[in-house]
Amino acid sequence: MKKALITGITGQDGSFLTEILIAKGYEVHGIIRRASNFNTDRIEHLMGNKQLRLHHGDLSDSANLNKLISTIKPDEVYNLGAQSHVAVSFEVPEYTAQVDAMGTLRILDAVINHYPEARFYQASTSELYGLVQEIPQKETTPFYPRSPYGVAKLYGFWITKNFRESYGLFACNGILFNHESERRGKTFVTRKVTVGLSEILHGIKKESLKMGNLDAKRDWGYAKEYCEAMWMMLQHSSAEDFVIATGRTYTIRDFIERSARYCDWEIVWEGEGVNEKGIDKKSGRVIIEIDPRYFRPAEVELLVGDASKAKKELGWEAKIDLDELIDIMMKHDMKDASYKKVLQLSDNS
Ligand code: NAP
Ligand code: G4F
Repeated sequence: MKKALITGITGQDGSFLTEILIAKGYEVHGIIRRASNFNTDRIEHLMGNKQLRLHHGDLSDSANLNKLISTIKPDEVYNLGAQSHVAVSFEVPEYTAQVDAMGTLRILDAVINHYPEARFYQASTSELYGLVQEIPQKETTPFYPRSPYGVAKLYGFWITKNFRESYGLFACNGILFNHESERRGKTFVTRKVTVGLSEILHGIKKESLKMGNLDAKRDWGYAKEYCEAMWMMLQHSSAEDFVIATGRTYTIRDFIERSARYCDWEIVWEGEGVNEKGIDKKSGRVIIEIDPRYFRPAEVELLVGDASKAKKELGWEAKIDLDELIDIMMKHDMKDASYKKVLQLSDNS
């Protein structure tokens, strides 16, 4: 039985990847962080599965990483653990560098010292392109990161490539563009919108949803499909870097308008800058307002990826489009909001 080790197993991608690998017959080892409360919600449904083993650990702890690699001897290592929030990285830049940059070095070092036969996947990101130098972005597009997160991930990208070139490690960077799902963290823009609109519709959230820059453009895909691509990279005949994207880009404003249709709202925009408001045309209700707190010191205005290398060499391409993605997320979050409403009503009765 093949063995895989996943850092960041409790995250959005970690949970999907675990399901994929278990279905393929792997023994999956995952590193979880000790927290004062449960942080395993996304893999709760897999607890008790004989193919799943969890270990405490942290990307800031090389002793722990060395011990895990030397005892597990995993055939494949997926380094998904990260401080993954771009806006937060401006508040905790040093910590972000410790985990996202140095953490990558620590785990690579543990692999090369204790089990260099392992194949290694690094969760690289379209944030590397930042102030984009080419449209669409592909594997050869120069990088220009725009946040402490992007800069830390740039180190992660290059140190992965360096271990491949220096020591012959089978190490790949997946340059994944934004990918979302019903398991996406609720402070990322898509999930903030799908949860926020669902809660406003059900009367759980009374006030409008406060947003930042509505004009940024993102290439959004469905996380589960992107996790399949991670596995495909490690099965390829040679270790290479791949862009994973849909090739289509939309503004945050588009995402809000499309999601609002689930609530039977047609959003019209009034006002400008921080005074802009998204209003439901029929009822006149203000659904969206701008809060400058959500603006970033430096913004990534446009991302759109060209995944033709992944299609040609891996046979991977995105199948779920933006409306299908919104359908998955809105259905999930509307159901959640209606449960919450029922609980609220029964609490009050
Ligand atoms: P996520 O939901 O935020 O999950 C991040 C995971 O990293 C969580 O399991 C978290 O643990 C863990 N983690 C955080 N700090 C850690 C530390 N010090 N040591 C060990 N683990 C730590 O992120 P995601 O969306 O699944 O993304 C997975 C990876 O892909 C990340 O590296 C992210 O930067 C990268 N990426 C994501 C996207 C995207 O659009 N989703 C695109 C490109 C690249 P807790 O659960 O305990 O917090
Ligand atoms: O959803 P976001 O926070 O994702 P962002 O910054 O693109 O980063 C995500 O994707 C990267 C891949 O490109 C990953 F590497 C990274 O780990 C993460 O998963 O923000 C998307 C856009 C930004 O332009 C932001 O300024 O949405 C804009 N935005 C507007 N209002 C907002 C908000 N973002 C958030 N989080 N919250 C808002 O209220």
